[in-house]
Amino acid sequence: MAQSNIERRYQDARDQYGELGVDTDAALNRLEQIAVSINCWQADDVGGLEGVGEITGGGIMATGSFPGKARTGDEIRQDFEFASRLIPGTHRFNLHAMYLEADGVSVDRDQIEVSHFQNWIDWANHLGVPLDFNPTFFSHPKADDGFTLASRDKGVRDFWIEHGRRCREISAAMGRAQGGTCTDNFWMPDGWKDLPADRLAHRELLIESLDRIFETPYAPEETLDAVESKLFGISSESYVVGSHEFYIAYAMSRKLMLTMDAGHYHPTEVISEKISALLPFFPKLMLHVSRPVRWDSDHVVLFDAETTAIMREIARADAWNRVFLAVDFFDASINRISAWVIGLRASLKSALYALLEPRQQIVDAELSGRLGDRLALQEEAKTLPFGAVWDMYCARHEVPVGRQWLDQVQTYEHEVLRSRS
Ligand code: RNT
Ligand code: ZN
Repeated sequence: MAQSNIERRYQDARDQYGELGVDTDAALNRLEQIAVSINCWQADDVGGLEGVGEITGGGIMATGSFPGKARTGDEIRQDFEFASRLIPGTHRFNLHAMYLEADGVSVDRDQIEVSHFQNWIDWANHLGVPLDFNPTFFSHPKADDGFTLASRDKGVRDFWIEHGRRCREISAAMGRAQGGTCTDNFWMPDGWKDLPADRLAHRELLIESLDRIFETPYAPEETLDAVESKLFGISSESYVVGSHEFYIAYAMSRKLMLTMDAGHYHPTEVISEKISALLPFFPKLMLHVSRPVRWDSDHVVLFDAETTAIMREIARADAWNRVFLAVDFFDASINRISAWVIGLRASLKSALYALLEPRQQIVDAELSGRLGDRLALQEEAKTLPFGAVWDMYCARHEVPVGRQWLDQVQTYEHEVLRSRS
């Protein structure tokens, strides 16, 4: 689309939004400051760089065999740099501990050190992209029976406690290196496929293990810890130790962040509704923006009802600085760069859409008891010329407008991805 066209459409949109009391320029400026943490694990189907190559255990699964998956740290970095040119704004990069680089030497999870992540730290620094971090409690022989920190085996627990402690140290080092906090998100798969005899025992073990991991204090400017709850996984259908209630209580009592993943609840339960329930109690929250299709399937995020509802709740509470946004999806059935670009553009579109809500008028209608007006305004807002504002955002960031980015991905697919065996 010609620049003049984009401008003209934007001016019209600005007027239309203006009639409903919405300042599109202010919304675009606000969007500038919203960073999403982009998951490294979409690049290689959660394979990691330890030589395992695919997820084992943990109850999560990447399906599909689209060619061209990244096989090395360099390939992940190359793919991310390319994808970044198609995503407006400056974002963050979310690394898992299994993406260590130890020069071909095998380093077990209880032995990892900052030096194994130096490539990532240097690269991120060079790009100006802050890192976030996650310990990896799956794809490991010591997680094969489905238990890690809540295992009845003390040796297994100790191993994973050491992993968790080291991850916090690494995360803090990343935070120092980038001059701003590196979040450290703890998710572990622990649970039973079938009916447990003792639900409480494992929960007590998990508390004990986590308390040991979190006993070392770190400055919040360096690292902030989060714990991620879950309802069920493959092989933990009947019971997950770290359920939502467990982690609300745990995170509250230990002053940690709570992570809510959009795919970790009952199918009709949504995290958008939970945000305002937790914000009064938690100074900071983390979200794993994902798209569950009938189960925790980790489909690529879309500009859909729930994603926009999540962003709307943050916008209404003006809590952008209190909610860390991370995406969590892994689809191996489509071009993985497309997955990133679709998911990130959709997340940002959803945020912009939320910022463009004619909030004041809707609130006024509610306060004056005109509930029909409240409903009507929410409906009218849906057909405002949102696309023109989004296109302007892309144009200002010099990333392709509309479907133009696809051509670039196709070229990259032919020139780079197809040559990877
Ligand atoms: C698993 C959790 C977790 C993982 C990543 C890879 O159900 O959602 O966040 O997806 O850590
Ligand atoms: Zn998640």
